[in-house]
Amino acid sequence: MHTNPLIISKPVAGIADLPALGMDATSIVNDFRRYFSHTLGRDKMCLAAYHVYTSLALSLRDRLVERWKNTQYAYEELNCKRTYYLSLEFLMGRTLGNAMLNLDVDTATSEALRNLGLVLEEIADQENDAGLGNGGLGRLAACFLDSCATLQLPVMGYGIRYEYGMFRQKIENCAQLEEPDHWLRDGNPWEIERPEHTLRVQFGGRSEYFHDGDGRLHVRWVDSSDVMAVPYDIPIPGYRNGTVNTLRLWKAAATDEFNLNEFNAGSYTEAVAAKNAAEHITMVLYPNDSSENGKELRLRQQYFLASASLQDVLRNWTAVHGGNFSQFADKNCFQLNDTHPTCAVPELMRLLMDEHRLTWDQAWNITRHTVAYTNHTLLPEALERWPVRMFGRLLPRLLEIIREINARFITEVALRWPGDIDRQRRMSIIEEGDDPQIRMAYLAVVAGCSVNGVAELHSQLLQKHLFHDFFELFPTKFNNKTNGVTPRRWLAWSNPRLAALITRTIGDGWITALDQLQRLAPHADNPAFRAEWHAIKLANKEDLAKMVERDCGIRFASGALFDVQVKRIHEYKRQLLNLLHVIHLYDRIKRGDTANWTPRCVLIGGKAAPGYQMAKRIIKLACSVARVIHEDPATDGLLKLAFLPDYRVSAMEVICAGTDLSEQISTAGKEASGTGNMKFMMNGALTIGTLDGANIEIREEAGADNFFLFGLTAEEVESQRSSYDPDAIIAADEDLTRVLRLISAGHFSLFEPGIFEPIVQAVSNPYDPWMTAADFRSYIEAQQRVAQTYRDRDSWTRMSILNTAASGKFSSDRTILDYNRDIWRLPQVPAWPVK
Ligand code: 26W
Repeated sequence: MHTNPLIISKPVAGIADLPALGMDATSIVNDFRRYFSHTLGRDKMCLAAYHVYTSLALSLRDRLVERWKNTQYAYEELNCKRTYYLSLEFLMGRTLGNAMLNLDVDTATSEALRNLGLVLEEIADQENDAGLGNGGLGRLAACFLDSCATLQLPVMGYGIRYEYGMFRQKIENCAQLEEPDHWLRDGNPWEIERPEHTLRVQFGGRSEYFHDGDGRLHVRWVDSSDVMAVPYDIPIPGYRNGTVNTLRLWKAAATDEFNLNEFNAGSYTEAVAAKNAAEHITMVLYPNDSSENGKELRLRQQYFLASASLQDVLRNWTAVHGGNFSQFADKNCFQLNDTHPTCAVPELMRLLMDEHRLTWDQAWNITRHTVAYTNHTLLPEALERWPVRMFGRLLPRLLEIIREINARFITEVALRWPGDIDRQRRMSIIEEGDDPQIRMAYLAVVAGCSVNGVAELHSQLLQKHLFHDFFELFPTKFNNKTNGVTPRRWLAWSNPRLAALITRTIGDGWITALDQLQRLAPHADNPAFRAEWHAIKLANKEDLAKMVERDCGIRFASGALFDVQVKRIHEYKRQLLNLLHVIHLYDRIKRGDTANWTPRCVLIGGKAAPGYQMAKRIIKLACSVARVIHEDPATDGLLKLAFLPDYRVSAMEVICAGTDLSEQISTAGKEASGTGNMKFMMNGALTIGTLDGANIEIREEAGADNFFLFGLTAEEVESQRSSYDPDAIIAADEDLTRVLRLISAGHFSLFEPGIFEPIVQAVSNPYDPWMTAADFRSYIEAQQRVAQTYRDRDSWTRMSILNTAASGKFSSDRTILDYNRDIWRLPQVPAWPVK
């Protein structure tokens, strides 16, 4: 056993014994002053807002740390099973408000600060979003951590501490510009670096086979170039329950070896450059939410996360159990957030066999009982494959293990379906061909004890199509876990006005038992309650309008219908269909067809992957249409469109509270679940949507009368594809013809003629995968029903209340309880009390 020079071997009595910190506003603000004045060394003349924020964050972090330790002591004492959520993305957003809310110090602290002449909202605005994710998958991981802590489950997140998160989006001349997001520049008060727990991760090199004293054959990985993994821990507080769980993020650092080797060989600069290459691994988040195939650095990131996290878990295991792994599978579960961390499968095998001397069968038994896989997409371009050659160069030992897993698996397939060579080829983890590829999803399905989709429809489609062969072989592995979002951030924190009304009406139990919102339903028929509900929505819309005016220079009138679509820009999500509707409304205004008009303000926001040309063109169209409408006085008081730059978690906190209509209009069968749809519903927005992803379950819960449905079903999409004739649809639809003609004629691109032609072509292409023209008429009609309903304030408000009341299912607490019941089986563990 090595001794770690960074760790003092004996406990030092009393070194960390301190009296409990006060949770009253005075104690917190006193600490805040000490951090500001002494730790950060500022004074009353030197009031950089960021230091004010940092001081408050550090004061709150102290309170979190007390509870953090007591949570970990409780877990250690019980020695219970734990789950590790492995994810390349954790889209945490801001932490300050969430910490105050969950510690129950928000109101008091806000007041005490005001007495100092400081405004909490302004301080909170200093915090950079932790944008360590692309979209739904990363934000889901963040909501799950909140729910696990709130439910007091021993779950830890493992991820990467990217130096640069999701790029910042600027709009210039109607086009997206990407700027680096150096979110750590001014420091991150929420993280604690733990260099004493640094681990080594190997790359390259080769396998060496040797026999031990007993004649047993073993493998070691030699001649590798290594990188150090340094952990940074972030506290994850539960809601007012004393529990604080951990998110551990790894940063890559160079080994010390370069000092000895290259430096002594005289190539000092090359040595320092090599140090740089090591640190590049965690430099930047890949900003692509669908395809990132073949990028070696991305594979390095994935293996780096998997290896560091598993070594960390195994180190803690052997510290308690030594080399005895008989209980390991009963005490540990690794949940893979999509295939991105699937290197964990062969890496766990390698560590158990090569480092801990287990046999293949012992290691395989542990692996297939501890790994579980969640799929988040059906889009073929998003399914990860790695070229065997690259994989073998970078991770030679892992490739050997994957080949062995595959050989044994194909034998199993052959036994089940004798002679069915085509099936063996179809199901092989390694896709043969000129350039053989590893199919990471198949590896995850073969090794995993559970495979789940993220909404009922999505899970069904996985069994029917993508994993059909595997479903026949392993029917019991497959299950559904419909997504959810945390009601702490997405209602209690982001919509304090509505939260207060709800609590006045039904008590505050809903915050941790969201089904209780159902008790609001009877109040939907109470005119006084409706009036309050409406007034709150109006105030939230004013807040949103302020943000839109600040960031887009466009004034939204709060009496209009606020119609919002915010999410990544992708063809399948059909922001284009939304724009076709907006242009249709504009066309009606220009024709004078404005009788019984419902004023409408449309907001679109989202980032396009930097290399996704069509998505960028859609942004350009959105901004161009917005400008034409803005500059045309004929639209005054009737129609506005704004494209909000840099859509991110903290923007959604304002947006979801102030939205009337939530656009969930993907081509049926393409959106795995959606989670923005749930945030909007909780905040009383009505949904216009297709029968896709979780929309189906949202409509089931809200009732068909309280949902604006349109479009083909997933089945219809597939059955109509072969005979799809968009030109015939366009010719038969005068409105659609006019809309496309306006675009083609250059009405929105006077100075860049022809730039939107590819968009028009895409709509009239018979192979358009998203079948936009097919759903146009049905969408326009649904929008007319929306407009008409909105004109009747009472019935709109009633539907709004009923939507919030029916949103209980979409709490991530429910989702996590489902994961725990069916997959993890963890006990609830109360934290030790802070004395
Ligand atoms: C290869 C890189 C990569 C990165 C991200 C491939 C695929 C992805 C995912 C498709 C990203 C994602 O965010 N998926 C979304 O996951 C959400 C949470 O389950 C769902 O609600 C969304 O429907 C799904 O698109």
